[in-house]
Amino acid sequence: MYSAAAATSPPRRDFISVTLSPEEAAGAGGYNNSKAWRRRSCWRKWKQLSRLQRSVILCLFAFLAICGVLSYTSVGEPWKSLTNKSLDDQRTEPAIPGLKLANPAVLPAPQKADPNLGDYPELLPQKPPRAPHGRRGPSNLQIRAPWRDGRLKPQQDLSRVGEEQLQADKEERTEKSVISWRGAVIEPDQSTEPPSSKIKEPEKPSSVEAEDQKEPVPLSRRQLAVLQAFRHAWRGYRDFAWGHDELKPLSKSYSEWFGLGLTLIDALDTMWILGLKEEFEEARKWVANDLVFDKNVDVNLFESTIRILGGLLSTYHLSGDSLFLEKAKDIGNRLMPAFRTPSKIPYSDVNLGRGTAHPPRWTADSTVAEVTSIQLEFRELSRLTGDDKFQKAVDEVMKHVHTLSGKNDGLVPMFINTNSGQFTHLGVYTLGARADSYYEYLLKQWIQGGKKENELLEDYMRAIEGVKKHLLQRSQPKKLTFVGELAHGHFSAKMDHLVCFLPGTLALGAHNGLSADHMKLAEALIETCYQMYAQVETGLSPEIVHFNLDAEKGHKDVEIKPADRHNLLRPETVESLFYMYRFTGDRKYQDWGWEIFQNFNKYTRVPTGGYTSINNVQNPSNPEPRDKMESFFLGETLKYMFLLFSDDIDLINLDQYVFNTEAHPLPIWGPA
Ligand code: DMJ
Repeated sequence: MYSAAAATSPPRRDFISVTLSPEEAAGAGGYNNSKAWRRRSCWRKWKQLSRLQRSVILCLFAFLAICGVLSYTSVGEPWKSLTNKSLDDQRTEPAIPGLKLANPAVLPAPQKADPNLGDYPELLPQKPPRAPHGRRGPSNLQIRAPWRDGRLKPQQDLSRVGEEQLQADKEERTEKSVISWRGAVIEPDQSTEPPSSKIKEPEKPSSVEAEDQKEPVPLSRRQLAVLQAFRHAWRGYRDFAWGHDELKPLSKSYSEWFGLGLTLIDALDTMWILGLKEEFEEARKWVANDLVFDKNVDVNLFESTIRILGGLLSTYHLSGDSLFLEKAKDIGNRLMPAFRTPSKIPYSDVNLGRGTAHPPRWTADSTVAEVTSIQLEFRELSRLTGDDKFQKAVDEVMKHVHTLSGKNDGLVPMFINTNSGQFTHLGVYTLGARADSYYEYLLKQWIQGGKKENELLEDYMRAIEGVKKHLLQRSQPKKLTFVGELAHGHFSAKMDHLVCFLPGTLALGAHNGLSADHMKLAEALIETCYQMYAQVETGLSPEIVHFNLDAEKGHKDVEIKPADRHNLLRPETVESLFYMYRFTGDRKYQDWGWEIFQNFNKYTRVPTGGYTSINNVQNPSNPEPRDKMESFFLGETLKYMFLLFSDDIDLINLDQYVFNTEAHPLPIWGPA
């Protein structure tokens, strides 16, 4: 208690008497701050204290020291995370000055590539934002990637929580009906309504809903080599073909197809994924200032949809930059006249500026693959804009094709008439050119829409059975399983390189709960696709091979006709290798991809910049460069290479994104 007496009496003080030596007395008059003097004077003062005083001071120091240790341990952690957070904040600065990222807190800007790639600096790839719908994966997986401990990342521990939730969801759903299709048991969604009817509000890009962002995973040496290849290809395009459709790397010029900067647009999301910030920024400026669709130019509906519309949509999702959505809307609207046909099966060509559409000059037919492989993009455009006209147009095509006669156990002919809406040139079945991506988009639309559209799944499952029944054979001597063609009942052992999309698609289906047989078939087919490279002199596949069916006839399974021995830098085999590695974790797929990559570097790299298609994969001393770099080399081939060499399943997570047929990732839709 504070008493009045205490308040008035002077405070008690301890006095220390100090006797100064003559030198010290002298020093007191002037300023002596030498270390020796200070040390001596402190020690003397300490000695002059009473034992009690010294004990009190020592206790005080001991107490302060203990407090210090305790407070460090409790304050240290938050401090550490605070420090990390500020580093993260720096990393999430918008890639483009003035560009507003939808969610800068979770969306890292592209990494700046080190100009000195020969040193293999530690670069970090771009991570796309988290699941657009907040899920980590589908609930009905039968085949999961057997990731080893070392490959699991800390964040994946959280998936246990998710697994429990998924298990609970699964149990709840077993009450509901189950679709079974010849051995495949697929859990349908609660709703059988097609997603089109749910379009009301425009959707935000997936990045807007992104939440947590994992620590970036350092690039592997192989990824760095791909990065270097991309930059080399880009340098050629930038120097000699900037803003044009395709680079002609030998003549250091360009070719024009649509006059819309095809390579630049096709490569945008690859640059984002590879973390090439400067290149991305420069390309973005071109899109902002120079990309104009209001032009009197005829474009192919399919090609411009998968490359331009698909490229713009995926770049919008990855970057969150609304510029890309605006451009996507513009071209989407300009492509719509293609659907004004008597049958609603779209024409092959559209004039973007005039708003007119027409079939090729020589026929009223469209290609089946073309009219059935624009759906992922148009459906996504509807979801993003809230305008269902895009989705309605393409859904109508799928519904119509679903009902058509002329199929052979789910296999479709290659042409469809835009007047009658009927298949034409009946009796010829292939999984190569003109039909290939029909099969791919059946599965991928089903996945995109949340696995609710049963007709798509039925058509896909039936078609794969058709492939097994009519098109599968084994070659000699290696007994490679391949997909041939059927023409009016005659089997041909011909297989396009394009067919090599199939192992990847089959694996994707198996990953999404379809029959485990599909995975077996995928494994057999990817081996064949690899052999289409390995058995050739340059280690690069030709455009088309014929398989040897005769045990007596030679030692090679793969035969190549003179007209088919070109290589256009196509992606299908590396695309499938990527899926196979993602879903199995078997490193042989990476090794095969690495061999192929090295052969591209050996035979198609043009020293002054860019890569070129070649005419002769059988002549290593002169592969006959064609002087053309296709846009899909940057849009697809190098992107899939980069992803194949990554151990990070969240670098375009396949439970969150579905790739269009030009390798542009689009989000898998979540519940409405
Ligand atoms: C690309 O444009 C697409 O992958 C398409 O589906 C097939 N052709 C090329 C690549 O080979």
